[in-house]
Amino acid sequence: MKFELEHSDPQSQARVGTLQTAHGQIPTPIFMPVGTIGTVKGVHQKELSEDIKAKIILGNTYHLYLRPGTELLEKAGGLHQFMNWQGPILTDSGGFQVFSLAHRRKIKEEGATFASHIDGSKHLFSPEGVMDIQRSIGADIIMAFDECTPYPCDYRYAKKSMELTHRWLKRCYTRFKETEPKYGYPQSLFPIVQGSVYKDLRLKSAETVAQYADLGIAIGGLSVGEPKEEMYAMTDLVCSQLPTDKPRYLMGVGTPANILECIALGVDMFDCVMPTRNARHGLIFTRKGKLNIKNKKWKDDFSPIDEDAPNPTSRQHTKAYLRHLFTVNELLGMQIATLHNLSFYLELVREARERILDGSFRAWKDELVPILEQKR
Ligand code: PRF
Repeated sequence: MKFELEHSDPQSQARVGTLQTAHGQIPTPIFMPVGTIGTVKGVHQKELSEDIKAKIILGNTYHLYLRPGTELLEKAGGLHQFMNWQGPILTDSGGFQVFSLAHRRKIKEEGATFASHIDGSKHLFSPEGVMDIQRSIGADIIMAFDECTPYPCDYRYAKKSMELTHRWLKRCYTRFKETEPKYGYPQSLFPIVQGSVYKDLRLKSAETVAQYADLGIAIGGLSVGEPKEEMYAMTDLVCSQLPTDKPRYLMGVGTPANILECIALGVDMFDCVMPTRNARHGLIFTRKGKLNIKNKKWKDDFSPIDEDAPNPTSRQHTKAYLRHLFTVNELLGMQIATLHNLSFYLELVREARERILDGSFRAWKDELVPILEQKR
C-alpha cells in the first residue's frame, strides 16, 4: 500500500493524492460511507460501487465483533467476502463505540471492559485484542485502539487519557507487527492523534503518533461537541505538524461545510454517519442548503429531489414523492434519501478534488460553505 501526494493548493493547505490498496485506488480527498455492521444501511453494494462510486467504506470493530463475530467472519473469508464488497474497507477500532454505546465501561491500563449494548454480556477490548479482531475482519486499513475524550474535558484528564492512548498505540503497533494478514493482502495500521482541545497536548500527540505511522494518520477526539472554531483550530494545528507525505484522516467529521473547511486545512479522508443517519430521518443535503423532506412545504412540490445531483435517482424522483414515502413510512423513502445524501457527499469531495487541481478550490469553498449551512 502506498500514498502519493500529487498536488498542493497554493491558496490553502488542501491536497490531492491517491491511496493505493489491494482492493483499489482511493483518490483523496475522499469521503468514506459508514457501513457499521457489514452494511451501509439501506444501500446495496451494487449501488455503492456502480451508482455513487464509493471508493472505500467503513466498518466497525465493536459492532462486527459482537455480531456476527470474528469466528464467522473468518469462516466467510473476511468482511470483503462476507458482504461481497470488493472495494477497500477501513475499520474503526472500537475505542469510540465502546465509550459511546457500551454499558458499564471501565478503562484500565490493560484495556477497556464493557457490557454489550445488545445483551449485556461482558467483554474486554485490549490493544492486542483489537488488532487481532481487525486481522480477522480483514479491512485494508485498521485503526489503533484509543480513548476518545469527551467534551468538555479538563486538562488533567485529557493529558492522562492521551498518554494512555499513546501507550496503547505502542502495544497496537507491536501486535500488528507480530501478526500477519489472514487473507493474503496487506493491511495498514493508522495511529490516532488525541489531546482534546489543548494545543500542547495536540502537538505532543501529533509528534508521538507520527512515529507509528507507516501509511497514514488519523485525528480523533474532535467533533464531540466542541464549537466548530475549536475543531478547526485543532485540525489546523495538528495538520501543520504532521508529515506531508502521509494522508490525514479526520474521524467522524462532519457536515458538508465542515468537510470543505477541513479539506482546506489539509485533511485527506473523512467519515461520518451524518449523510446516512440524517437521511433516515428525512434530512436531505443539497447545494442550495439542507431540507427536511417531511415538512408540509414539500407536499405538492413536483421538482426533482435535487436537480443538480449527479445520480439519476435524485433527479428522477420528486420531493413530493419522497415526502409521501416518509409520510407513509415506506422503506424506499429511507433508501432513496440515503443514496441521495451519500451521492451528495461523494460528489462534493470529488468536485473539491478537481478544484484543488485547477486552482479554483479556495474561492469555490468560500462561496459554497455559507449556502450549504442554510435551511431550505
Ligand atoms: N477515535 C476513534 N474513532 C472515532 C473517533 C475517535 O476519536 C471519533 C471522534 N470524532 C469518531 N470516531 N477510534
